[in-house]
Amino acid sequence: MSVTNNEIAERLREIYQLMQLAGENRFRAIAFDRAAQTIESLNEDISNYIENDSLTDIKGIGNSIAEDIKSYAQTGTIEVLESLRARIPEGIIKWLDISGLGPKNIAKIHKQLGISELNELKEACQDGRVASLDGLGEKSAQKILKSIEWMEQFDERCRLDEATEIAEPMYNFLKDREGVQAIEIAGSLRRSNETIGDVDILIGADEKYITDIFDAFVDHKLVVEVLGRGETKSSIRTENGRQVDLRIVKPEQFPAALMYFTGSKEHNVVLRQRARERGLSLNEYGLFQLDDDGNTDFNKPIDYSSETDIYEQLDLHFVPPELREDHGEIEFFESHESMNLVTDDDIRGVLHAHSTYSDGKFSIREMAEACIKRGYEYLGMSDHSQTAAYAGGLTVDDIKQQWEEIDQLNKEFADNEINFKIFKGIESDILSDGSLDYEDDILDGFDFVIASVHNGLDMSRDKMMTRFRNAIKNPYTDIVGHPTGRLLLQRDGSDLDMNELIELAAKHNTAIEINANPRRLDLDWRHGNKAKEVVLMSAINPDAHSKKGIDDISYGVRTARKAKFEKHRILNTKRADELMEWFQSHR
Ligand code: DGT
Ligand code: CA
Ligand code: CA
Ligand code: ZN
Repeated sequence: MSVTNNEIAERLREIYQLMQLAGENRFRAIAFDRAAQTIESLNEDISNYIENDSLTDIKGIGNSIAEDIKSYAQTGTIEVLESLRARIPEGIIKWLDISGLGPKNIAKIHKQLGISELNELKEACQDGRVASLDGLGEKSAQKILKSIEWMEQFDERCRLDEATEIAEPMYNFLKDREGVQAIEIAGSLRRSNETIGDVDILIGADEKYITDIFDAFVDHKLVVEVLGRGETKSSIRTENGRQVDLRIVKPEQFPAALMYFTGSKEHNVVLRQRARERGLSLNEYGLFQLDDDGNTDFNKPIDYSSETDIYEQLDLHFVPPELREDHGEIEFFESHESMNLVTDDDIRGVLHAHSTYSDGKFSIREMAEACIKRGYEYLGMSDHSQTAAYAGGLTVDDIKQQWEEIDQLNKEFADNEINFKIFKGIESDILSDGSLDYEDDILDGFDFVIASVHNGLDMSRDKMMTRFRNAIKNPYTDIVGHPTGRLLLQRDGSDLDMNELIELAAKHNTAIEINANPRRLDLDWRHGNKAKEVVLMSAINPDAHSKKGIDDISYGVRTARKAKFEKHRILNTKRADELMEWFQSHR
């Protein structure tokens, strides 16, 4: 039986969760979570380790967990998992996702109230039963209730990375089916939205192939349920609960259908209106003349062979899918051929990365080598600062040691004629009054400073704005990190007037990052118009805590494009020497 890294990680994480709920030894439980994390960020296939019997070579995997993994690969089950599953009702695992509700209180509520479903918990919070329990109270009950409402609201969507991980294998599988002449991912995923409702795939194929393509689709190994099957559309649900819609149209309809199913609905509405104003009718089947009564004349199709052709008929240049939100793109592409949006190939280096000095998984050398392997020219290290003790923030002594290590590595690269540079940086906490986390003489020693808020995210808007204003004005701040602190589908960001902060940052020549971690994607693309207007600089930052984390840059590029960032407004498209100059220029 072949197993994937993610599959193993999921099982180990389930053991961790169930152990917490069973009140088992905390350290034993955490070992499973650590192992899960390690395996998720492993660069090699876990099955290689299983075959070579070398699982214990992986850091953090001892004999006992190695046995569990082997057992899973051989039998599809793990004994400790099965026994935990038998003891703990499945329903309360979901309760672990409720922020502010720990395993001890979950066990207490479950035992004393005899409930195990989410909706039962909700009721018990509303009718005072939770509040009456020892150590909980009305305030906790309200907090739990609010978190549940959040969870319910978000369950229907998933993150961009999660949708991509479903869509890509599906796409690759379908594109090789017989008769597939054209295929694209459409919908919000093609538009690179930060969260995705369902995945939409569109195929252009002759009618005689449709049955076979749909057969293959609903039989795909990711499919657990067929939600619907028709003449031109089938929908399925994948094992992780996501819906995928596949539509098949005639090859000549493909460009118009692609345009329609890419959306957004708002963008489509404007296009249809523009068509009418030109005596035309645009729909998912194509572009047609309007007859004298203003109805679509299906006997008079307008010729086109691409989306570009259709836009041209509407007196527009091609609009990149990311921008199709009716956020000013129509006006822009009436008169411009291109926005010169940043691309993956423009990115020359990596800013915002953590090492084992704070909460990263790899050494500075390992992170640097991972960057070199990916063709980047520099790495801006930015471990956490001293106040972030929970994340192993750096003391002044740590910093001096790190600087020495970076100097040595840079010398080594130079001596070996490797064109690579490590910048000395820090992700400094923005303290509650807006000051940075070290004295100026230390801040002065860094090549660059990222300033981020990590605590007190729910301060009042007024206080938070003062905090950010001070941080942005501080001459040592080069880049503001993940400005709102949101965690997509989990936690709302801080209450901020982003327009004001963007203006202020542009004025002080401080950049605001686009945090590329798909859980964040913060700065939000909706602030792109303001950022463009005031010529805000940004950096596409992976906030990498592991080598794999570096690859999140691609999600950041997609978000930056959606936020209308051109290459010249992205710091990490600069050469190392240009970037150093930029950092120095605005101190
Ligand atoms: P999602 O799935 O919620 O993340 O967002 P979308 O944009 O992928 O929405 P979805 O899957 O409902 O539909 C895909 C595209 O199909 C949508 O972006 C535009 C087009 N579309 C669907 N229904 C309508 C409609 O009623 N009117 C118009 N104009 N377009 C529609
Ligand atoms: Ca969709
Ligand atoms: Ca859909
Ligand atoms: Zn951070």
